[in-house]
Amino acid sequence: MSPVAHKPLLATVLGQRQERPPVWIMRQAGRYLPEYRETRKQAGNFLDLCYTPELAVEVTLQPLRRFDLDAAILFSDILVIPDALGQPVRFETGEGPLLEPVDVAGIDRLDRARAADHLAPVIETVRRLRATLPAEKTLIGFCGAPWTVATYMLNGRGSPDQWTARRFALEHPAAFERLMDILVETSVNYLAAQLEAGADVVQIFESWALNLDDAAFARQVIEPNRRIVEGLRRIIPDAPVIGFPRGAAGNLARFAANTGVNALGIDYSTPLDFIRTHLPPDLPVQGNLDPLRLVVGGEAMDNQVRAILEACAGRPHIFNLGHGIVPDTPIAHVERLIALVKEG
Ligand code: 1CP
Repeated sequence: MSPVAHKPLLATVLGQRQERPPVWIMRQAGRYLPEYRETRKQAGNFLDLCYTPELAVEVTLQPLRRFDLDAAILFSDILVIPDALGQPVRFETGEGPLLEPVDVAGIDRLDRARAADHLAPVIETVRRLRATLPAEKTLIGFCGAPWTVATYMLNGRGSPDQWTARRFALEHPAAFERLMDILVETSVNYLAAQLEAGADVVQIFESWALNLDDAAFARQVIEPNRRIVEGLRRIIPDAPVIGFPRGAAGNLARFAANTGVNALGIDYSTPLDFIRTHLPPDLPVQGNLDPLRLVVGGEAMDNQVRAILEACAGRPHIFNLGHGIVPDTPIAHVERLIALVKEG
């Protein structure tokens, strides 16, 4: 058997439909697991957990010890990139990420030369994971897409409408393009290093692909994602990439057609019928259960899981949530979900 045949999830990203869809869970390591909360206490702050290979390997593997998942996803965060560029990121309990926002002058102070050294512990985590994981498990590396990362860099924290960054992109077009250039280049090098260290596939998280008009979507979402895929394939010609433009809605097909990603992550607000009618039948898709259905369980979950399986049955499909798992998810519901996907 070829190496691809050993890894159902990687094979699906590469376009080979499986009898039962492989499955992983977005943000599968994390606060809904008691063993994660335990390890997190040992680490001190959250980024120390990301930068300590021994602990990052441990939390990456925790969900695979409990559940029959087809992939491990590197434990890190999309905001290690600004941190690596010299814009320190901190996580206060219950607050999410906090950064000192960058302005035009701050963008010019970002230091791309220090990024690779700063991120070396994350690459070491990938190397150790590859050495530990069984051959049939796909190892997923990742980064945030430049626009999504920029929304945090420019606003200093998450925001429901990305107002600060959207306004900055319009008012300071040249500085905004410099920021995109820095993030594209740093992300290409970071993803290439992850693949070289043993990741099988990489996912680009574009969590804030919403609230953008036609021209802004082209400039802020499609173009930087396209440039990352292109840049990555200049280093690793067949690099397998999953794109995840959350909230892209009517722009989803355009994103798939113009960025060069192998597979498309679908958020839970995308109608199943849209997948059938608007996306090429051979395009691998990943998704798209509402994480809230996993919290509630029962029929609210089972019926929609079956509907998703049926809607995607004819194409390469990776089962996943349509956004990240939330902390109060019961573990028994995760077990049930995986049994349902694997056995019907
Ligand atoms: O308190 C804690 O323990 C920190 C919680 C936490 C965790 C477990 C954060 C803070 N990040 C992570 C890990 C993480 N983040 C992973 C690897 C874990 C896994 O999947 O198993 C991944 C892939 C991410 C990706 C990530 N971070 C995204 C993209 C996916 C998405 O949810 O849209 C985003 C937007 C972030 C930023 C971030 N980091 C952490 C939080 C709470 C947030 C979201 C902030 C916001 O809502 O704006």
